Amino acid sequence: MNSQPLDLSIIVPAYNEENRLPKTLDAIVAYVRASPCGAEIIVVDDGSSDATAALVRAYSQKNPEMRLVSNETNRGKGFSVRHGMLEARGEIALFTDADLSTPIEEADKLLAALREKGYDAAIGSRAIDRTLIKVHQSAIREQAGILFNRMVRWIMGIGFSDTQCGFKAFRRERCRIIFEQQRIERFGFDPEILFLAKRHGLRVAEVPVRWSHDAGTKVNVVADGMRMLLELLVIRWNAVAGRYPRAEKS
Ligand SMILES: Nc1nc2c(ncn2[C@@H]2O[C@H](COP(=O)(O)OP(=O)(O)O)[C@@H](O)[C@H]2O)c(=O)[nH]1
Ligand SMILES: [Mg+2]
Repeated sequence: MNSQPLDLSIIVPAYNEENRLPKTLDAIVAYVRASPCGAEIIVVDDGSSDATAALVRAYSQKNPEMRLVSNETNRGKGFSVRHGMLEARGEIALFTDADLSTPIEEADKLLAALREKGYDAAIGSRAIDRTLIKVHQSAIREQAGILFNRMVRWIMGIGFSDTQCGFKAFRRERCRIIFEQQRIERFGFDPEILFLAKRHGLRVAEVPVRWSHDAGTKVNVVADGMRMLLELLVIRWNAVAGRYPRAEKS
């Protein structure tokens, strides 16, 4: 069947996204069709209780480059991204939030960092050039984000200006070990995958991207924020406990 090599996989984690997905999927399909490279679109339904799965099924019938991957139950964004990454066939795999807060055209910038500059991963950043933010989050959410970034630097020892932007691309084969070892299933997975990238000696570019806050956010600043802080400690503990073994050099 579909066994020819693919240049790009675009992964969209989706939890109860029936309202935000149609516009997003239209934009991604248009981007893929306009691009010279061969691409697939993987939507990961994270145990949604709304019509997300039916919607994606209907889209994939009309658009052969799209497919639906389903988690049995709600597992979290981290689990969903991991699931999509391990299903992907593209040479490069990029994940994006279902609201396309970063327009899909910005993928070109991440792809250039991977293809032209030789990076293994390229992550969107809202903090390098803040003039690219069209619609800001609430002041409290922005402050929480700044505080979280400090904690990531301090606890994880990784120096990115923004680990949480939902727009990241990877050279799939080189980065496979990251997703195989990833254990955090909810929103704290971004620091974990970046920690693992460093641990395995992979080169990560931080790329300024355009971004607009979407009022339909499903992140709760207090509950999710507390959990994410705890997850930083879990990652540290996992490292101490030997759960992220370095690949043997062949
Ligand atoms: N809240 C939430 N989002 C999930 C979950 N699983 C996958 N996602 C997806 O993760 C992304 C989170 O984006 P969003 O809610 O806009 O977060 P924000 O932009 O950081 O405020 C969306 O694509 C969601 O559909 C989950 O269990 N909970
Ligand atoms: Mg959002």
